[in-house]
Formats: sequence, structure tokens, C-alpha cells
Amino acid sequence: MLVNKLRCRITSAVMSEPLQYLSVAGDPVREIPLSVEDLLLLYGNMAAGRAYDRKCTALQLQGRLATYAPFEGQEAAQIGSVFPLTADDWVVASYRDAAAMWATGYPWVNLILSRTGDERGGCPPDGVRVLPPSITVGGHMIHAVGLGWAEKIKGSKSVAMTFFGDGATSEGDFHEAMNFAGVYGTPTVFVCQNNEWAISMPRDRQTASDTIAQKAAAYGMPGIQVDGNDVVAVAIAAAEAVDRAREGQGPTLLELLTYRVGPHTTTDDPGRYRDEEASHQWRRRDPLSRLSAYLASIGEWDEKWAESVAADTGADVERAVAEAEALEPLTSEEIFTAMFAEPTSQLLEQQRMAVTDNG
Ligand SMILES: Cc1ncc(C[n+]2csc(CCOP(=O)(O)OP(=O)(O)O)c2C)c(N)n1
Repeated sequence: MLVNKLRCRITSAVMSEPLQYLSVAGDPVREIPLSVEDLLLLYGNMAAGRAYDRKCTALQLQGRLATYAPFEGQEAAQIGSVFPLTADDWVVASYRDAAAMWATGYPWVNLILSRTGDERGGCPPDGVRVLPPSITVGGHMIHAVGLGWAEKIKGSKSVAMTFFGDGATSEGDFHEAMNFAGVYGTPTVFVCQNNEWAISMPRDRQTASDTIAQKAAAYGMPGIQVDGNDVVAVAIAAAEAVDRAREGQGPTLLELLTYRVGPHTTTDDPGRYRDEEASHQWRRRDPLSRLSAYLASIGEWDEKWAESVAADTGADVERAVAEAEALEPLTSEEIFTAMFAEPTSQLLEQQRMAVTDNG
């Protein structure tokens, strides 16, 4: 396991500077402890996320997908975080976290289906320990704590990682999840993608704390601010947090500093509530360009390889779209069967009514 060489400094709740390994220009600001092979893997996974994100935005504009929440610019935050996870770990994420979910086994086709209202999207293949995306802001963090607690009781080494935004930290669920995790020492990694906006609500209206990371101190766990567009920094901070959780040292809060360069969803027009100049500035801190600049500086960047990655990842996404669109729609009877192994009496009643209404 790579963790031992990936020690960073998750030691105190408040630090002066966010953890960074690659500058905005892609220059190393400290020794990079990842192999070229790992860096290429991270780049390829970020490229896959971007291909999916752009395709889904286009599909929505064509009316082939319901409202979509783009994550362009947040690829490093998602792909870097899940880098240290294994197939035995859990991922509990939200509507904007498709890259993290895909990289841990949730197929593109399921993610696409879940954006068309098809309940089959919420049923990942057996053995994939990734929960369906939560639309309810914050509620899913509690599930991640429960999963981690269960693993702890079972005596396993599995951890649960949960993703949420800066806005979610204002929800009671965040505080309940953090408190329970701290008290019971659950193996939970809390990953806050602080993209500075919760729809039209800016980060400074969300909390009076200087940082989100410092909130960890109140719950008796370490917290760290990380440059969320630096995939190396994110991977290293996540590796240490996962290692702590696996070794029985309890939860950690990671605050990944990033920016939502696009709209909240495809129905949103951010120009109505914020100065888009900030988005242009943040696009210059693009996580993919930053990593490719570093790889080029050490003679490990091959334009042809990057083109083939873009072609392959794009083709993967196209196949998933074709697969999703080729599925026969569920019947009105079937849409009730995807939620519970044993349907509740209310669902059975609704199912009976739907079948009767539709003849
Ligand atoms: C409990 C709940 N309240 C309100 C909403 C409406 N809503 C959807 S997304 C969102 C903003 C969330 O912002 P943040 O947590 O920062 O995540 P981001 O969308 O920036 O990724 C809100 C208020 C919701 N889905 N669930």
C-alpha cells in the first residue's frame, strides 16, 4: 500500500496554507511522492470524468437527460480522493460526484439512468460499494457514518468516504454525522468539496468560520485544507485520512478548495448572481492542465497518449449512453420494485393503483 510514503500533515485543525504539491502552473512545490504510473492513472481518470461531464451537459441540452449538475474543475477533488480506496471501502456521494462514483465502480450507464429518472440507475452491480447519488443535501453523510460504524463493529478494515459541498455543512445532518463519527471513532472520511457556491449562496454566507476544515476540531477529529485542483495534494491527504480510518484512528475532515466554474445545474444561470470573472480565473487553475504541465516538465507527457485517452474515455461514455437509451422503459408496475427488497405496504398500494389506472 502506498500510504506510508504519503504522509502529509493532518495534525492540527487550522493551518496557514492549504496542502499543495503542484503549483497552479504545474511546478512541484515539494517532492512528488507518486510514481509516473500513478500520475498517468490519475490523469486518465480525470479525463474520463471530464468526457462524461461534457457529454451529459450536451445530452441535457438535447432533452435526452433531466437536469444535470456539472462538475467541471472538480475532477482532481473527486479522482484524487478515491485514489487510496479499495473495493472493500464504501463511497457515499451526491449528485455532483459522478467521477468519484465511477472511479470506484459505479458504471456510467447507471449514472446516466439516474439522470433520466430510471430507477435501475440506483442499482449498481453486486459488490460495488457505492451508494446511489444523494439529491438530499447532507443526508447521505449519516449513511456513511453508519456504514463505517458497522464495519468497525464487524472488525473489518473497510472505511467509508462521503462527499458533500460547502452548502451541506449548514445542514444539521453534517453536524450529527460529524459528532457521531467523532464520538464513536468511526472509520469515515468526510470530503467537503468547497466549490464556493451552494446554488446562489456564496461560501461566506454559509458559515462564519474562517475554514470548513477547522470545524473538525469541534468534533474531536483532524481537519485539513487542501488545494482541491491539485490532484497530487488531494490523493496524498486522502491517503493519510483513509490510513487513519483503516488503522482505527477514526474520522478525518478534508476541505478541498475548488470552484464550481459552471452553473449549479443545467437549469441555472450563474451570471445572475455572481461575477463570472472568477470562473474565468479558476479555469486557469484547471486540474488536468496542471498535471499535464508537470508531466511535460519531467518528460513524461505524450500528446498522442493524451489523444488516445480522450478518444477511449469518450467512446466509453458513448457506449454507456447507447446502452442506457436502448433499454426498454420500466413498466408502471416495475418502477415500484427498485427501492426495497421487500416493498412497504404503501408502495404496494401505489403499485396496485398504478396498474389499475393504466389498465
Ligand atoms: C435538504 C435539501 N435542501 C435543499 C436542497 C436544494 N439544493 C440542491 S443543491 C443545493 C446547494 C448545495 O450546495 P453545496 O452543498 O455547496 O453543493 P454543490 O451543489 O455546490 O456541489 C440546494 C440547496 C436539497 N436538494 N436538499
